[in-house]
Amino acid sequence: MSFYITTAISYVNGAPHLGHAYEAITTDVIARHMRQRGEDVFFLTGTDEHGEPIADAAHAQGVEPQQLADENAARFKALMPQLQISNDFFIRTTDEQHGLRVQAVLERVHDNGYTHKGLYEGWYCPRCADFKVENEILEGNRCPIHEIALVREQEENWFFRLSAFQAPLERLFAEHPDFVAPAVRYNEARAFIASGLQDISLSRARMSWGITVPWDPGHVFYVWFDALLNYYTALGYAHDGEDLTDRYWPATYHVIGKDILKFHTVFWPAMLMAADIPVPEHVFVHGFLLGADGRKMSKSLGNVLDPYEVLDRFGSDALRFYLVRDVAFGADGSVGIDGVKMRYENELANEYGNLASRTIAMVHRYRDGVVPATATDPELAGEFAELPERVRALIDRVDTTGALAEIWQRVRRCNRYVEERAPWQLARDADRAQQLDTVLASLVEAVRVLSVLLAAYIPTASGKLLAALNRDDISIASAGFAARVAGGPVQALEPLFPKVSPPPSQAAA
Ligand code: ME8
Repeated sequence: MSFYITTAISYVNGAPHLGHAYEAITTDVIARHMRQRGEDVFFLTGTDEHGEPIADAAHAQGVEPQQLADENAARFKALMPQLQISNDFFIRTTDEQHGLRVQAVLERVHDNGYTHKGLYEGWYCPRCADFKVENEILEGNRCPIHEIALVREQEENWFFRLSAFQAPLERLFAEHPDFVAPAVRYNEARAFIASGLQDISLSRARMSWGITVPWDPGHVFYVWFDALLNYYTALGYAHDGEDLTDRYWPATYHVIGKDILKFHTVFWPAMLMAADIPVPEHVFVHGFLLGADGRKMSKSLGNVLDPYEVLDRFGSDALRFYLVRDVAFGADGSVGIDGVKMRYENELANEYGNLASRTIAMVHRYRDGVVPATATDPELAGEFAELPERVRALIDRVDTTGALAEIWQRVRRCNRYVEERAPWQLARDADRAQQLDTVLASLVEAVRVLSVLLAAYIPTASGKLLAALNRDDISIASAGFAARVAGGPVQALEPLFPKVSPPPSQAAA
């Protein structure tokens, strides 16, 4: 089955921040898991490079928009492998191929009669690049997202007849209650539609940093139309000489943050309908990361968690693990460096890492590095019954946090099992050799299964462990706990999560 998953594409007016890393990581966990299930996955991410926010930021720095876009797009692109993101393509909306396809799709919208020219006047947020409708505006004409003063703007532009899609969108939501999740976001989008849809601007006359409107070259497309279409255009040119559209469209999951809900769940499906293109299956909406003090992260408050610092000190497995474990998908979450350190030491190093190293060390110490080929302990096997199925079901609801919690419960159970069985005592008694075989075989099987299930979350550490066990199959089909293990040698394992040095500022003190 084809499975097409996307992140939002990031604005290039600044460097990547933790919110971008979070979205890429969560999406990557799902993409990797689906590949483990044997799905035909295509995973897209990229950068959103046109429009007012970029043009304004470039002018403020005295450079051309293209130069700013090139510099920052390179940083976003470089961050992906650092986070172990397994995207299949990285789209930039300044790609020539994207521009041509945007023009073709919107020309169809125009030919289908869903555009008209008119005078637009309204309250505009230059940071969102969006005109706000009355019921969104905060007191004092401020942006509901940025809380900055909105500007009264007037211009002649092309409009998209969003109002024509009132009934089709209502039908889409009524017939597909799983179109948007979580439910709170589905309700929010549905209420926005129910409040009555007005036509929206499709073009800008004053701007030049954008894709030219083919039927009126004095205009460029409003950046959101250009941006949303990335999900569709990318399939046309991601693989040289091959069009992947039929294979992957419609998209299976769009993963986005809650601030861009309206664009993805109202404008986007309407625009696709206007161009006779099938609409995506699901939009999954995550919350916002806040500083450890629960406030919006900002440099002036000194509560920013810098993804690069976490990567440098703890590595990308740790950042991935921390964010998914600490921030339930869909909810806002407070994050900080102390939390990273705690999860790293208490859970990754002391629970999973320690379980892995003591298991392998005991196989070496008591059985010369060869796993006893014997039946596993039904008691421990029972703890793993249905685990892969549960993880699958949770990931199907994009409950990446819940699935990780299920897995982690077993990591803890295994550590208790070691304490309960006390293999070091069994080893002193020759009559209990079979019991020791059973315990060792069961533990090796348990860490194998855990590592297969953790491969989507912490690919590096789980990969090292599986390599030490001489196992490389990470398919979910292989995550069943075997009643009997085949045995075989295991390799020594270096610590998966070594002690971390203090930050440079404290080291110097
Ligand atoms: O919105 N916590 O780009 P963007 C969690 N270009 N997620 C966050 C976040 C935070 N603190 N801050 C941002 C755009 N995000 C458009 C998208 S898609 C066709 C165009 C999320 O760089 C945000 O919700 O401002 C969005 O999903 C993504 O990061 C990119 O944000």
